[in-house]
Amino acid sequence: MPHRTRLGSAALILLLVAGGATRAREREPNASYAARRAQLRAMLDGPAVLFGYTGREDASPSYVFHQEENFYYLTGHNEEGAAMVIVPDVPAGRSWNGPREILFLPPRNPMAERWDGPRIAPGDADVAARTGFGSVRPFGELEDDLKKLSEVFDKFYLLLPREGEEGYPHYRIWHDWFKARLPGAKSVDLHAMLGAMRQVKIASELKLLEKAIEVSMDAHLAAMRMMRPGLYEYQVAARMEYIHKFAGCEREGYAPIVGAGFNSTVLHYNKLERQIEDGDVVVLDVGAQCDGYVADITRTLPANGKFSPRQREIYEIVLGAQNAVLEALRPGMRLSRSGPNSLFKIAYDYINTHGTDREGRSLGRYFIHGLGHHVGLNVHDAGDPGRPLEPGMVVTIEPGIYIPEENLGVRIEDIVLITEDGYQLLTARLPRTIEAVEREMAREETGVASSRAAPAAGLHGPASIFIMTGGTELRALLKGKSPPGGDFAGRPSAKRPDTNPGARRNGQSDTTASGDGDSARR
Ligand SMILES: [Mn+2]
Repeated sequence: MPHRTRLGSAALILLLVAGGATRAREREPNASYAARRAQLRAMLDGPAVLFGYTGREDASPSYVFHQEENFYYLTGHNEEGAAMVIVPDVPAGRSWNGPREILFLPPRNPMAERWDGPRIAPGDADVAARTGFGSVRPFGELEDDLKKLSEVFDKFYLLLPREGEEGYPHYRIWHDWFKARLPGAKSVDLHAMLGAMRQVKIASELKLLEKAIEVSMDAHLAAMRMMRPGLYEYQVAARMEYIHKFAGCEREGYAPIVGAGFNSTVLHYNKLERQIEDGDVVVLDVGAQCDGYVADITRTLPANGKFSPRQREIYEIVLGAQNAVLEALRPGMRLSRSGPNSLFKIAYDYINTHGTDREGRSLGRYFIHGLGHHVGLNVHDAGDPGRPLEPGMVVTIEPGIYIPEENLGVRIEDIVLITEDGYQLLTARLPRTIEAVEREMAREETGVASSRAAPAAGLHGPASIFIMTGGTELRALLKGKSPPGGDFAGRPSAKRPDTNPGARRNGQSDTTASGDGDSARR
């Protein structure tokens, strides 16, 4: 194919990809947040008072403001220094003529905005349309309103500090603030109520959660294609984080875990300093936070593209445990370790009755964590983890076996949406079986796999940046624009045969995008 045509199609793809990008930091429609406030209000017999973060919770220069989750869940408001009051029905014989919900925001501060950019402020002409609150007042008026409310109501609902509150003591600070102003008022904890609400997702937040899941799966697919001995753990993580960021996701859902060899057995390994060796398994537990919502996905890969017999054996047991859980997964089942309808027990029993360690002991002892957890605005989302599953809940199913003395850890973590009669596997397009994982790993990496790889001739500059996204959307576009039998750069798309797995990809990576089948991922 002539050189000129090649450049032409590359330019076309650039335009298409740029046009297909979604806005960063989307939020649900105001109606979704308003419906949640109404749902909460119906459960209250006293005003709810919630405080957003101030932006001073973290002194690090790299800190980017991220709203307190419960406040965000009820408002979608992602700016500093806000508070909110929700006023329930008034007890008989008393009256409240004020608004039923009030958002309190810092007054406009032009000097601060020169540094930090415009903020939504009380008095803005469009403040109701932007926030969804009919009443938006300066934060300074909160104290007076609370005092008036205390003449009508006997108790207030706040997010109270919990024993052992970790990190910045937001709840304690604001509870102290409240007590100092209303020393006689009784305060009741909102955590359980809000946690229960947050466990059941509505369609508009599922859409955001699914974006986080889709982007995270793209990152895992790219990791599968780039994986090879010689890379450092941090390089694999960097590639995945790049894909998250390029898709408009604001940050990692949690510190990425890329653990090779012995590190595969360390549950929350996040140092990422080891060089990946031939014969290692690599646990990748990496997920993006997009629009506030977090994906949590784990795959375990053989560094060289082929599981060893022992790695296969352990992998198949973990997969078998996961499949046994999925078989039983439906409303009413529970993630709990014990008690009726325990999904954990299904996984544990499967693991404990298949395979042995070197001493011939059963493997249950190596499944040392819980089976799964809710995901949402937090990777370990709020609410009672033992509550029977209901339609609309989104949870991870993540059995694992970790045998330190064999440098062998395997975890497979998928995300499911509980439905009326079962579940939907939201991570279905990410290879899970040994065959599918090895097949995906045999694909060409479409990006600049490592800093040590020489870029392929004829594709430099912005084009290679776009190719690095490695996203499904891009791959689909590439597929659509490919000449028959070749990728967009006009090269034949035949797979490079994987004749020497141990030595694979030690040479240069290929920056072309293979346009061949997506069947393994759909
Ligand atoms: Mn998890």
